[in-house]
Amino acid sequence: MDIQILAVPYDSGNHRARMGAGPEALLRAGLEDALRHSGHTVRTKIAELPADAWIAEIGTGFELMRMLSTGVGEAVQSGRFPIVLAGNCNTAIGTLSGLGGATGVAWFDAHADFNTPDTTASGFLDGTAVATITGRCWRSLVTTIPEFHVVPDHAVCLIGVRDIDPLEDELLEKSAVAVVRAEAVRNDIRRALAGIAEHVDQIYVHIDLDVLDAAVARANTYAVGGGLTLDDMHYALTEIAAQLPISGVTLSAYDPAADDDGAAARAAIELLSVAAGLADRA
Ligand SMILES: [Mn+2]
Repeated sequence: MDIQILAVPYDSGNHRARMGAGPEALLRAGLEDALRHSGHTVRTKIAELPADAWIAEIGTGFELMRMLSTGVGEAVQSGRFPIVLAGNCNTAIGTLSGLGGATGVAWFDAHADFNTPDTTASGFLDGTAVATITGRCWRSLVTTIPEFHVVPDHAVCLIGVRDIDPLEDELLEKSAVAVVRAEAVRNDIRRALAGIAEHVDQIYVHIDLDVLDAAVARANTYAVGGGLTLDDMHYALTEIAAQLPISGVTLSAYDPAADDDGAAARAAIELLSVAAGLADRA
């Protein structure tokens, strides 16, 4: 399979800071070679803002989404499978726009990313990603992203979620987004995906690396216990691919500074190799 890697080395608009250092750290750790070793061809593009760009968390975040929508769209047009390496999960808004079509979302994350500007306690734009995708916030800014369209709740599944803010939880409870709790992955994922498959014809796989249990790998400073093992991830990805073709994948929120023993980088490379292999078989 021809793979286009799109690296977005930013965290909250800050170049190579914190989780913004993750994309290039994964490239240095051998991601491209691992994919080539599995028989894929790989090209890599690194998103860069102009050196003198004014950084505003929200504005810069959306600028990166616009770039990604275009970059992912070009990859799809050229028949290449897009793999996005991102500092922040909100890049998914751009990636989904570029993928186009009736695309469902399998969102692996310890967090729900379902805050809106009115519910967030942290002010972290990243935590509004799924709320934005489903049309709950940033309704003017999303219109600046080429090909953006709202994804209906019933086409979205949160997997491995376990760290949810109180107001965010209220929103999620009222929504029709499917939630597969970390401890229930093997019981619940098939049914959740079957529900999504009724409405879409392909699926985007979003992996916030902190979906992994912190004891398995410490992906970032937000990592918490009670998460998925690598075996759980294999199981879940295989179940997803059995029901819908995977049209693109993101590995997000890897902070090399939190990854003392390199386990998170190894896990990220393994998961992307598995996802690419499953996408290739479709
Ligand atoms: Mn996230």
